Amino acid sequence: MIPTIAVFERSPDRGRGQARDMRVRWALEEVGQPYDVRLLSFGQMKEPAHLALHPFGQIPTYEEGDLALFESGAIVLHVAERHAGLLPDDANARARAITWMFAALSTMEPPIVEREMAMLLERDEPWHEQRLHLLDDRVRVRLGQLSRRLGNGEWLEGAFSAGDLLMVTVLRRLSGSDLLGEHPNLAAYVARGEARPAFKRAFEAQLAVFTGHSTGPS
Ligand code: GTB
Repeated sequence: MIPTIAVFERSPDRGRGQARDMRVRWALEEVGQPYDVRLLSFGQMKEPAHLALHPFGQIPTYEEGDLALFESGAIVLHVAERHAGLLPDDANARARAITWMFAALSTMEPPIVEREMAMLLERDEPWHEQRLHLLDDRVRVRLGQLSRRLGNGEWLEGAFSAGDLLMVTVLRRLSGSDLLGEHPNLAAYVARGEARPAFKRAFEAQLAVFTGHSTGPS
């Protein structure tokens, strides 16, 4: 059965792959699962039909037969559990890869998103610069810790996993800042993720929604 994901009809990032459907598309591409896409306007996201799928009126959602999911992390985990390629077979290694999925979403992403929101919404406030320093430093703490753990490794736990997939999508949100560049191993880690053919296919597909150019079935 071909799943359907709901995505922005017109992403505010103009197709730079920052919206959270990117991680779901990338996971589906990694495991070779074709998918359909339903495009939603901001208005449609708040209508009852979509709220029945997503209580918070957001994207992405994932529908597959009787199953409807929301939360990008839960969707990526579902895809990774149903297909080979994104989680190791060994039970302990699998648990560690899932730990990195949570680390990406609940330890790394919150300070990065808080900084992003400050850049978007608080630029004109008289205290913006002062607060930005504070938010930068919070992000720096986490990047330093992650950088030390990654060291010279290619991926976080041996082979590429759903943990790396989510971590790379989270770190990419820093692309407009210099923070990632302070850790060449993390910048190289993100570049390795972006160089994966599945990432490129996912990126092109979400960009095509913005530019209006179809890239054909995924
Ligand atoms: N925890 C949820 C998940 O992981 O799925 C969060 C989902 C979420 O925040 N969805 C956003 C959304 O639907 C889109 S991705 N927002 C509309 C709303 O809440 O009304 C967040 C996002 C949006 C745009 C950019 N950008 O333009 O750079 C980046 C990230």
